[in-house]
Amino acid sequence: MKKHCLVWLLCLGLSACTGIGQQELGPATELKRFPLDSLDGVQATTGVSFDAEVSSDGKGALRVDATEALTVPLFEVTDVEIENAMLIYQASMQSENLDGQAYLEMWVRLPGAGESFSRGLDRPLTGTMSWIEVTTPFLLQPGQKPDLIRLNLVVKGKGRVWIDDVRLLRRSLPGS
Ligand SMILES: [Ca+2]
Repeated sequence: MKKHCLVWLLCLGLSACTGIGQQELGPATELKRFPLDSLDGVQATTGVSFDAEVSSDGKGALRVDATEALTVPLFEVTDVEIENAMLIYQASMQSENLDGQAYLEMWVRLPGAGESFSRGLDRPLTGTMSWIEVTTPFLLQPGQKPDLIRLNLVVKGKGRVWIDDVRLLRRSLPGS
């Protein structure tokens, strides 16, 4: 757990340490899109439902009714080619009477180096919030080629959360 915290702090400090601002990154390229117009491909088997009435794209969204803190595994990606770039997990989220916080969590597995995570704790949802776009980034150095990317939704508390229009994006680094 200690190691994971350290990795997380490193991720949080990334922009400051590398001097990379969002504006210096190249345009976003879409690697994967999960529109959540059904529960197709969703890893979670409990605690989630498909809400056809409430969504950001008008075609339904995934809803979590949390009675306790939980991590919802959404998608696993193994077939993207990426290195030396910023990997970005993006989604639309909404909350209702959420007593706690909800945010994105991305686990990135690098061959020989194990898994590290990035969490969208800078802008979590809480209480009742209408649809906002949230992201969490992960910096991949040259030669760091993930073979597994896991996209989760973390709900720390009780309440209702919706997530829709999940995307995995690539943004090039300055000078690459
Ligand atoms: Ca949808």
